[in-house]
Amino acid sequence: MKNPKEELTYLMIKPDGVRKGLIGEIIRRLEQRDLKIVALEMFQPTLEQIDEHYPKDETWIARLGQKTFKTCEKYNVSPKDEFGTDNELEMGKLVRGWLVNYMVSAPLVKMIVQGTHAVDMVRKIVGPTLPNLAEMGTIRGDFSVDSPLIANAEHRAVMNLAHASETPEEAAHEIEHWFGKDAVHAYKRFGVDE
Ligand code: IDP
Ligand code: MG
Repeated sequence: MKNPKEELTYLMIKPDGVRKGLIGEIIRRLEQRDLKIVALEMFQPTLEQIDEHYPKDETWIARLGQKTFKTCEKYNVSPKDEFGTDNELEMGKLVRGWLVNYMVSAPLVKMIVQGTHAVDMVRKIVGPTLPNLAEMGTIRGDFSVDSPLIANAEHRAVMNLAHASETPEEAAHEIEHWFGKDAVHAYKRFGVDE
């Protein structure tokens, strides 16, 4: 087994993160926590690349629909009236479509991040999905006020600045998808690795 201090994760600065000028701030927050950037690039993704990035299995898509229904319930919105469906999978497909369109709306910055518990650490630094609920001190909590109520009403994805892998398995898939094999640049950080 690899040393747990060398765990890898994948982070991508989304269109709103790039357009708000937060590339430097996001990287700074990662480096500040002793995480290492070991691959980095700005690029314009294609629809196909983004479509492959987000899971296509029905469980993941239905979960996305389920979360949208929870928001509808909380704010007394009828999904049938607003979106024409009360089926979780159908709703999930709709949100996934919004998400793909949003992700190709500007260049993105992709990176591989390495360090102790990198997957959990990066998720913690980025914060939970919904900026209106994300704590201050997280990237999503500090720099976005978007909410699913507004996003759903405007039939678009929640804009939350950055994507970060949720599990080591997701990280492995995303690193392979966006960088292929052998993209990691090995180096020792002063004060961290030696
Ligand atoms: P994550 O980005 O925190 O991992 P996921 O549940 O994997 O969140 O959802 C993927 C993306 O889908 C979110 O980052 C957000 O942009 C978008 N999204 C999630 N829930 C909703 C919703 O209820 N309405 C619109 N967009 C959503
Ligand atoms: Mg996710």
